[in-house]
Amino acid sequence: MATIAPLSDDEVQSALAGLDGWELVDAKMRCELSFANFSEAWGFMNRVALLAETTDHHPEWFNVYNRVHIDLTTHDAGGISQRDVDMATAINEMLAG
Ligand code: HBI
Repeated sequence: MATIAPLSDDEVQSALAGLDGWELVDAKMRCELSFANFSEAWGFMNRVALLAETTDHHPEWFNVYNRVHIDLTTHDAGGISQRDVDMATAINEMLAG
């Protein structure tokens, strides 16, 4: 995959301003979600996993029962990149149904 540059702090802030539910935590884009139950949470994670495989961009995440926390950063860039913004946008679209 081609080299990708990290976004500047201003670019990250401006991207986050347009992304409902995402915030900057520990230099990563974080979203904390809860679903009706584990099955709904797992179904969502499956959809994100397929997106991750298609785009070759993978989330760091944590799940307990109905809760899913997602952290996005680009390891290849050493920080947040456009790939994280694109994934967060796609996740928000998924959640919007
Ligand atoms: N996922 N979040 C994230 N960041 C990466 O840099 C990354 C990835 N998935 C696959 C990937 N890079 C590949 O380019 C290899 O570096 C594994």
